Amino acid sequence: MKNNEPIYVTKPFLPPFEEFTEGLKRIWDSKLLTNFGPIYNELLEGLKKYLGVENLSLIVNGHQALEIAISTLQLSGEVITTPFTFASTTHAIVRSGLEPVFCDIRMDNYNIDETKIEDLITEKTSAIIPVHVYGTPCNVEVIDAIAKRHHLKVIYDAAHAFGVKIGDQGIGTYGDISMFSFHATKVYNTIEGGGLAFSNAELAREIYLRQNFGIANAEEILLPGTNAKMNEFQALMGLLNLKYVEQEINNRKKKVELYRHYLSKIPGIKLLPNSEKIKQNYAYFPIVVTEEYGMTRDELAVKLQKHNIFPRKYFYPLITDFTCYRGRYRGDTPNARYIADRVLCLPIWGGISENMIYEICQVILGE
Ligand code: T4K
Repeated sequence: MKNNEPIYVTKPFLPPFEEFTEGLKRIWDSKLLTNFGPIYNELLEGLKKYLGVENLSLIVNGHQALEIAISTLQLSGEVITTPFTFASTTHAIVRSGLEPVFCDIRMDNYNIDETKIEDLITEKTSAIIPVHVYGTPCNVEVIDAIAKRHHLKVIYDAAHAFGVKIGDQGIGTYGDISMFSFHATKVYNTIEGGGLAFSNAELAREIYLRQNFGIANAEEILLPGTNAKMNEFQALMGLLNLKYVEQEINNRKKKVELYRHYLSKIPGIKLLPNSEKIKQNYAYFPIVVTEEYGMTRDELAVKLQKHNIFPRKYFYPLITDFTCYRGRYRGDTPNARYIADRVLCLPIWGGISENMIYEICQVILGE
């Protein structure tokens, strides 16, 4: 059986077309297209509430947000991070003139292994940049305690973790700064976009300066900032999508439950564990294909492609195997290599049909 319509790893959520065109009238009327306009400010307040954070800045995309976070905290020397992530995390560190030091990951949730961080700290270490991979929270209590003990900063790459809560505490309240991505492929999007949530309210001005050329006022330029402002069109998309995000997450939850129903008992197909204490966002649906399955991850990916199904190997290749990074940085990460070689993210979005999930699982089940 082959689908007529290709099934990609995700589809962006879009609000009703008329709501967007109606919203555009606000921009035409105000003539404010960017530079912290009224829609930006409305979205900012809405997102603070939704994410359960006190301080938030909205940035043009998640990657720029990460670079701005690093610059704002004035990191130097070495930064301990994970190699099991999207290129952006390491690129932000390297592009800021810092040296990434790679810490291995946990085999149960693929996040940085907090028990291995302290061994990597040297006198040059200034920060830890963990990633809440696939939206699963890192062991934030332990990581924040390590940072405190060694006077290090913590920036969480929460690109995948929009709306995630531990108990009833927003994931963006941990560490010094958390970065959210609002890219089209995420649970919640502003087309492109990102956010920085932070604990110290005084950082708001520092972030603002860095995203707006360092301009304090018309006559005072304080630092060589970049241009990373979220514009009003992005903010409008964000404002409308915010109304639907809980619905999107609930729809994803149902689809993830269906995947689990079909796939939880297949030898050699490993799923992420569920946790009652976490409010999840169901951003990704990774499976890890081990030897017992009888086919490699790559063979399974090819088989799915033959059925017009296009899962993604997030995150392969491992960052330390990138052409630009191979052999350059410290860190022995066998667990990360094991998972990168075997992981496959299956298609997931709120509107994926139950039938599509059934077809995907049938291919995996070999039926
Ligand atoms: N840190 C982490 C841990 C991240 O994962 C990311 C981004 C960042 C930082 C940086 O945040 P941003 O600067 O991006 O805000 C995608 C996304 O572009 C990227 O945002 C994301 N992580 C990464 C994991 O995935 P690609 O190169 O895989 O995207 P692409 O274009 O192949 O899209 C995947 C599929 O989605 C397509 O096959 C079809 C569908 N799609 C995509 C787009 C863009 C659509 O249907 N419509 C669309 O508009 O990177």
